[in-house]
Amino acid sequence: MQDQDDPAAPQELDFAEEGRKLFAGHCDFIWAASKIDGLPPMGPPEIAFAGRSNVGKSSLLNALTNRKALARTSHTPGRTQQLNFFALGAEPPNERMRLIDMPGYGYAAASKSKISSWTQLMRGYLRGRASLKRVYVLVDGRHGLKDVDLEMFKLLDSCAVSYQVILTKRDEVKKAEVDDRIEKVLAGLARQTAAFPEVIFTSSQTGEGVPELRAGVARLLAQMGM
Ligand SMILES: Nc1nc2c(ncn2[C@@H]2O[C@H](COP(=O)(O)OP(=O)(O)O)[C@@H](O)[C@H]2O)c(=O)[nH]1
Ligand SMILES: [Mg+2]
Repeated sequence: MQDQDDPAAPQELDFAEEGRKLFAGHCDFIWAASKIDGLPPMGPPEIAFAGRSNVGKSSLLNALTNRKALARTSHTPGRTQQLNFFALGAEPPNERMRLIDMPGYGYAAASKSKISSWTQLMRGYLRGRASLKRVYVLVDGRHGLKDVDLEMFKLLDSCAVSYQVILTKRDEVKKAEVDDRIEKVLAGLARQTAAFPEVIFTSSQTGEGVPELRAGVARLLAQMGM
C-alpha cells in the first residue's frame, strides 16, 4: 500500500469501522438528472459510480449500502440514461455525502444520439462539479479493461476528476488470476494522470472487497476534513 511508510498517513485499517458506519446509515434516492440543467444544487461531497452496462454497478451499490434494491430505481426503463443521486448518512439537507449512479456505457446497440446525449450529460457533470470528489470506475473482473473503459479514463482525465478502478465479480475469477488481473489494470492506468493507483477487487455476491471500498470512501472524506 502506497502510504504505509509514512507514519503520518492515515492507514486504511483505521477507516474500516468508519466506512462500515458511514454505509450502515440512512441511504435514499433523492434526485435523477437526465439533462445537465437538471442537476441538484451542490451540497455535500459526491462520489460517483461508472462502468459498462452489466459490469455490476447496481449490485455493488446495493452491497455497499446493505440494501437489496436500492439501485433498482435506476433499473426502471427510461431511467438508465440518468444520473441518479442517493443521500447517504442522513436525510437531506443533513446527508454526509451523496452517491451517484451514472448511466452505463459501452452498450453495443446504443444509437448515435444516445451516445451523444450520454457524453453531453457526463461531460457536463464531470466538469465544474466542485463537490464531486471521486469517480469509481467499475471494470468487470472476468474481462479486464476494454477500449470503452480507456475512453472513460480519457474523459475523466480531461475533466481532471480523480478516479479509481474497482474490479467486480471476483467470485467468478480463479484465485490464481486475481493478482494478474489487478497488475494489468494498474499497468493500463500508468499513464492516466487523474487515476488513483490502487485497485480494489470486489464481489457483490460474496462481499469480498466491499469493506475495503467503504474504508476507502471514509478515508477520502477524512482527507477532506469532512
Ligand atoms: N457472479 C457475480 N455476478 C454479479 C456480481 N455483480 C453483479 N453480477 C451480475 O451481473 C449482472 C449485471 O449486474 P448489475 O448490477 O445489474 O449491473 P449494472 O448494469 O452495471 O448495474 C447481473 O446478472 C448480476 O447478477 C458479482 O459480484 N458476482
Ligand atoms: Mg444498473
